[in-house]
Amino acid sequence: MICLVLTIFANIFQTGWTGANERTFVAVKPDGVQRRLVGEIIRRFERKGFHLVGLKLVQASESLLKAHYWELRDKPFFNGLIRYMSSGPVVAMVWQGLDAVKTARRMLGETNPADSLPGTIRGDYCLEVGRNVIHGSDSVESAQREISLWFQSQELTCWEDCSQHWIYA
Ligand code: RTP
Ligand code: MG
Repeated sequence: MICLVLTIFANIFQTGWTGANERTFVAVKPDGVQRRLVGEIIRRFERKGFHLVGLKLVQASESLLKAHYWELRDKPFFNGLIRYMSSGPVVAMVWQGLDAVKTARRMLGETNPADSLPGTIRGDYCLEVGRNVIHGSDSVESAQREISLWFQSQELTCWEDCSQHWIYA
């Protein structure tokens, strides 16, 4: 276990996924797609200043979803969560930027929309924890694990972002 944690940390520094290069995995869940929230959610990340590295519409397999939510496997809501996440396509994204993981989680709001402040995505667009429209990685290590679960490395695009000089001093 300690070895795994050390390897993940080593990878994060080796790949340079720190500082302005920090990456997070964000997914619009099936309810968000059905409710036509994809454009609004992408708009918020773009306007914040984050850099889009990967984007695709996916009907996730049960095995992918079980691996994604592996830490929650003993929770009573686990099977319902897998059914919810399999109920339609999700929009999987990788966003990059300074403090991407922490800032994305703040933009999402709390797990339970009832506890989420207005102005956050969950605070503005949903009511129940079982239909909370969006996922965001909860740590840099989770982000790296989730990005490699959902994306092949060739699906992540490096491109020159001409707005960067206006976003970073
Ligand atoms: P996520 O992983 O989807 O971004 O959500 P999160 O970190 O805010 O919350 P987490 O504890 O990882 O839970 C994952 C998802 O499981 C569903 N959930 N249902 N019925 C319940 O009490 C319950 N608790 C969690 C939610 O869809 C939550 O986002
Ligand atoms: Mg989570």
